[in-house]
Amino acid sequence: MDIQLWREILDPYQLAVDELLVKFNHIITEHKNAGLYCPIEQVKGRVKSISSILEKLQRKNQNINELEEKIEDIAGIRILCQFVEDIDKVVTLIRNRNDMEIKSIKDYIANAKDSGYRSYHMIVYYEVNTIHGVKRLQAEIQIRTLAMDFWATVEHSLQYKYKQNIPDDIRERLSSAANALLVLDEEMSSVRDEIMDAQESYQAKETLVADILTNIQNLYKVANKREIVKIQDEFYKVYQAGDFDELCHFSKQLDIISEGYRAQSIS
Ligand code: 0O2
Repeated sequence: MDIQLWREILDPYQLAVDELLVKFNHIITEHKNAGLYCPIEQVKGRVKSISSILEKLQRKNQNINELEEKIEDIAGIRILCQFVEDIDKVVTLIRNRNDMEIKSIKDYIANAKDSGYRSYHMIVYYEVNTIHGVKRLQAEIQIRTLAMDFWATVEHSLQYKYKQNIPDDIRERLSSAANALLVLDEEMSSVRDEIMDAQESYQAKETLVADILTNIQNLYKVANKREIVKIQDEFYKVYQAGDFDELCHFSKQLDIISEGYRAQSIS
C-alpha cells in the first residue's frame, strides 16, 4: 500500500484520538471546577504505528484490505485511575455518553491474563467529521490503575525485546511483581475514602483561593488603593490561619463588596 493511502486511512483515527483526548481531559476539568474527586487521573492516546499494524495483521493472519475492521485499536486511548474502584466509575461515564457506542468489552481485571496483565478494555464506535464526510470508526479504550499501567508498560518493553520468548525467570519475576501490584491496589483501595477526602478538600481550597484572587484583581479597577490594601491584608491573615470556613466567609464578604461596586458602576 502506498504511503499516501496510509495517511488517508490513519488521518481520521488521529482526529478521533485528538477529540477523545479533549473530551476525557474535559471530564477532569469539570470535576476540578466542581471541587469533586475525578475518577480519571490521566488520559493518553495514540494512533497505532504502521509497523505495529502490519505486525498485528501478520500475527492474526488477516488481510490488509480488512485492516480497519480487523484491527480494532488503530485509535487507542488509555485512561489511568488512582484506584480500582474508579475504573467502574469511568466505565459508567462512558456508557452514559451518546457520542460513542460500545462494541465489545474485555475485562482483564476480573480475568487477568496468565502473564499477570490487568486492564479493562472497551472497543467503541466513534464518529468523526472529515472533509470526505462522516466516518464511523473503532477505537480501543484501555482503563487501568497507575499500578497496572506501570506493570504493563514494563512488560510491554520486555515483549518488544524478547518478542514472544520472554525467558522463564523474567516471566516469573513479572508474575510476582503483578501479584505485588495487586496487593498494592487493594491496600490503596482501603484508604481510598481518606485520600479522596484529602484531594477534594485540597481542590476546593485551590478553587476558592483562585476565585478570591480574581475578585481582588478585579477590584483594582474600581476600588481605591487603601481599601484594596486592607482587603489584601485581611486575605493573607485568613489564608495563613488555614481555616477553610473562614476562607469561605471571607470570599462571601468579598463577593458582597464586588457586587456593591458593580451596582455603583451601573447606576
Ligand atoms: P500494542 O503495541 O500495545 O498496540 P485478541 O484478543 O488476541 O484477538 P488483541 O487485539 O490483541 O486481540 O486484544 P487484547 O488482548 O485485548 O490486546 C489489546 C491490547 O492490549 C494490546 O495491543 C496491548 O496494548 C494490550 N495488551 C494485551 N495483552 C497484554 C499483555 O499481556 N501485556 C501488555 N503489556 N499489554 C497487553 P497490541 O496491539 O497487542 O499491542
